[in-house]
Amino acid sequence: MTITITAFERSPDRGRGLARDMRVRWALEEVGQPYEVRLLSFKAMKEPAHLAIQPFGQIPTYEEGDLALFESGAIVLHIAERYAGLLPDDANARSRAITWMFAALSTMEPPIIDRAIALYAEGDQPWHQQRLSMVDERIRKRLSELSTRLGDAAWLDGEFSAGDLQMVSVLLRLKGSGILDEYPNLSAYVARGEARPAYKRAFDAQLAVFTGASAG
Ligand SMILES: N[C@@H](CCC(=O)N[C@@H](CS)C(=O)NCC(=O)O)C(=O)O
Repeated sequence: MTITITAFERSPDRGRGLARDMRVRWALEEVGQPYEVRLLSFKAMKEPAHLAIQPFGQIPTYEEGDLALFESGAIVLHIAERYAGLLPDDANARSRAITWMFAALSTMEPPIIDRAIALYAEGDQPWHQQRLSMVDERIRKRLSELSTRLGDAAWLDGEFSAGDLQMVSVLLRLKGSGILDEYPNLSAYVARGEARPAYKRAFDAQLAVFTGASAG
């Protein structure tokens, strides 16, 4: 059955792989499932046809036969449950891997997203620097805790899993901030994720959309 996902026609991150379709592409590459991409303009994302699938008018979405999903976390979990390669066979290990997916999205990501918002939407506010410092401290606290837990392990719980895919994706947003470099084991962890062939294929595919769009 054909899998179709949605992505930005022209990504605001200019192909840096930070838009959330990247997580879905990466998951599909890890499990070896081909997929098609429907590119959407910002206007099309807010129109009824897309809102019927994604009530918040965002990307990504996932369609497979009569199944239509939104929320990248739910999509990656669906892929991981349906196809082999992203979750361990052992039931307890599976649950722990899923726990790491949630930890990435609900414990690590919120302050990291706050930082992005502070930078692109609040730069002209008189309290901008103060807020940024506070957000950065909250991020450092979480990174420090995660760094302690990861230690010198390659991945968060045994083999690479969907939990690592989400965690690396979330941490990648800090690239270029300098903050991640304060935690060498986390920097190495992110680099291990980026070095995976499936990550590279996904990254190249989303970049091709941007460079293709730029050329046109
Ligand atoms: N929690 C959602 C967030 C989706 C999201 O924020 N998508 C962004 C791109 S990464 C988007 O579509 N932004 C455009 C907009 O909100 O208008 C998910 O994980 O799928």
